[in-house]
Amino acid sequence: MAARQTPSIRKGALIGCGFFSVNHLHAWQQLQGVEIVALCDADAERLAVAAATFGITQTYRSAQELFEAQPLDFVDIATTVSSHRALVEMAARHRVACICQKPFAETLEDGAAMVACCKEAGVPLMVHENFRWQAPIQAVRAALDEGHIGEPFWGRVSFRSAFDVFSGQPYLATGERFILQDLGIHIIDIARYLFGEVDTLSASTRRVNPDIRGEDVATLMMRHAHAVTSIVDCSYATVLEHELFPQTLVEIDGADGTIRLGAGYELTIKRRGADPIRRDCAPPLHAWAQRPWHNIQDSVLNIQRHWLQALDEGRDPQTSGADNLRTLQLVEAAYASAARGQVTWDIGGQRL
Ligand code: NAD
Ligand code: 89V
Repeated sequence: MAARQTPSIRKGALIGCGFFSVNHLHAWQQLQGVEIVALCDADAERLAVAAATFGITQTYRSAQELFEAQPLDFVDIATTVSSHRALVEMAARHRVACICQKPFAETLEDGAAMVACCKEAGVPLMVHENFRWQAPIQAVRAALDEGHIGEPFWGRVSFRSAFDVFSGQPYLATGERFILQDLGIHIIDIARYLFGEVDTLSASTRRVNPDIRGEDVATLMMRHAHAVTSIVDCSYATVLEHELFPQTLVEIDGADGTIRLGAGYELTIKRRGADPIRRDCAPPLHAWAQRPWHNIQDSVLNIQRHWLQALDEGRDPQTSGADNLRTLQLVEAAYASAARGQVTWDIGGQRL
């Protein structure tokens, strides 16, 4: 991608003024060199509340009208998944760079079409896959890169909670798919980020909560290209003495030692024969953030900063549409494996 001339202030619009969008809008306000100049939501009340809260005067009920009326450097799509393909394709037709919330697409076919149309239009496309941008996950990646534990051979990325996510996001209770598509997608992406691409996967799922439609527990075993075996486990049915939402815990075993990201954002690095190294990797609590969401909220700021840097440098963002298709493929393979009684799935697309 050729480096573009950097405008002094990048002008963006946000589509989808729902539950999560306030985090995007606060984070954009905190960042330098960017301004959200317009908002769009089909729901007039949500649009009006967001416009008043963030002092944004240009508002649209229709994305088509937004693109026709506003000269934009980028659009930030924070709607739920069923609208993503149409909105990304609309942005591409108007030659507007695009951020799209996760889950990127309802099907791999839709995702591939979205990547293809942005490529053809020559516009950057990033999936808002923010969990890898959480401060504690970045700290784990840094500990791996520092080489304390030698070659990793095993890992576990774990998210277990009984937090009520349904009150803020009621649609999560009604979909045929739940935890893998909504939360597992983040945890699988972290496993890719830490251990590399996946060759084979097997998964099991189940629903424990009788009041929701989809699965709320999922366990995956994956074999990564560099011979790391990983376990990804997710649950919204796990009642703990100390609720951990939204902490992801990580265990990594290497030839020379171990890395553990434990509860309370404490990182421990133990190298054979050496004293353990302990690091506090608690995320900052921004003025606009609230516990326990502050870890996720800080990661929104981090990924949006990364987007601006990628635009400035004319390079692909880490979680480009093309990159995120690989995470989406693992989610699809996990559903397929679980549906067939935990059969092992070759990520080339074949059942083994
Ligand atoms: P929401 O339902 O509360 O809000 C979505 C908004 O988009 C609604 O106000 C709706 O009216 C609007 N909308 C939908 N289609 C539209 C269209 N075509 N044109 C204009 N407006 C449209 O949803 P939410 O909970 O804010 O979630 C939005 C997305 O963010 C989801 O994909 C969800 O998975 C994701 N999410 C991500 C994180 C994260 O940490 N990355 C956290 C929570 C939610
Ligand atoms: O991050 C998300 O996508 C959210 C939650 C953390 C609740 O799963 O939906």
